[in-house]
Amino acid sequence: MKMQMVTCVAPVNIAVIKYWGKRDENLILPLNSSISITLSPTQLRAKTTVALSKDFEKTRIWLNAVEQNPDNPRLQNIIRKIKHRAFRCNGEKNGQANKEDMLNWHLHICSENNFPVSAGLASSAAGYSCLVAAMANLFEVEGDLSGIARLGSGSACRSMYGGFVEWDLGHCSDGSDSLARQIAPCDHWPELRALLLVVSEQPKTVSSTLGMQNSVNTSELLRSRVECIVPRRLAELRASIAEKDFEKFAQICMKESNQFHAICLDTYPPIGYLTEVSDQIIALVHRFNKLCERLKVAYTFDAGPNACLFLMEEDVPRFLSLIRHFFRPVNNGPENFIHGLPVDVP
Ligand code: 2P0
Repeated sequence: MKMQMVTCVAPVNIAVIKYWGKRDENLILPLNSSISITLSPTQLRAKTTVALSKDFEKTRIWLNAVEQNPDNPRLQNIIRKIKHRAFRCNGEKNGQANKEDMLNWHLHICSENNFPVSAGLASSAAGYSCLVAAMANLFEVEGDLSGIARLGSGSACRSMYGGFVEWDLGHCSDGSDSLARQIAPCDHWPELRALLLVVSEQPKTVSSTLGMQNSVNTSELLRSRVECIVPRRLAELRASIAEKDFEKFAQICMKESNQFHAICLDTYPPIGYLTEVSDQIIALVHRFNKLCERLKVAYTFDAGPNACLFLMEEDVPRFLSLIRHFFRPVNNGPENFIHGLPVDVP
């Protein structure tokens, strides 16, 4: 069987200014812009292989070895968009098959994560960005791909770039300007470290997609956040990154996380993503910062109980020893935390 095949790896990204709420569910257009940090793909990553053959009878997809329904509209949107872009730059491929023929062939997609899915660790961001990168490679599509990754999962558009990334909400109704861009490369702030504390590997009880729909429909706090708070915080966070001002960065980061979870509680019925252990981590960070008489560590929590801590490299050993003291790994298993250096996507 003749087959074209591409494998790609993509990293997760951790939002500092959170995306929570859409103005368009189909095009996945957010209510506010967001800023994230892309982590190293050597640690948490999705790996996707896409194969194309005229002998495949239908399109099939496997996620962590379990076959999924290929009729998922988000997946179909991505396939359609990539093929559309490929068609626009139509040409000969490998001197054999015409690209136009290839566009009618079926795909086999195989994706795996090396970390728990649906546990608030940005698995869909890594998964969809990886799929888009692999498909673009296969069909020789070039240029910005964040708008296509966004159609898989909003946060996926930010994983298309390394370092510090902003997803602009955009203003066009067709979503053409709702794209991600790098605002600083990872080597801009090489001392910055991310420490992930895995509190639970259980899938979340309320998906992000459903949770944010409910927040948009019921939370009054969300409206004032989007209109009054996020624009100011975006500007402040950009400045803190440009100046490498960790204390400023840390304060915005923690306040953002707290406000996001306040909105989840303001949603009706309320959504509680944090657990007692999450609260203990928050308390420990504040006590450590108070002891140091300055902000040395910042936490942020996404749609799950797992913590992402940001700190300077020089403070990692001291803070890790505190974590090891207060939070013992379950069942004497491997330590449930990983520290990573944000690096560029290769
Ligand atoms: C973020 N989260 O900015 C925020 C913070 C979770 C909390 O983006 O519906 O999986 O697929 O666009 O991208 C999670 O939302 O949701 C998310 P969809 P997505 O990272």
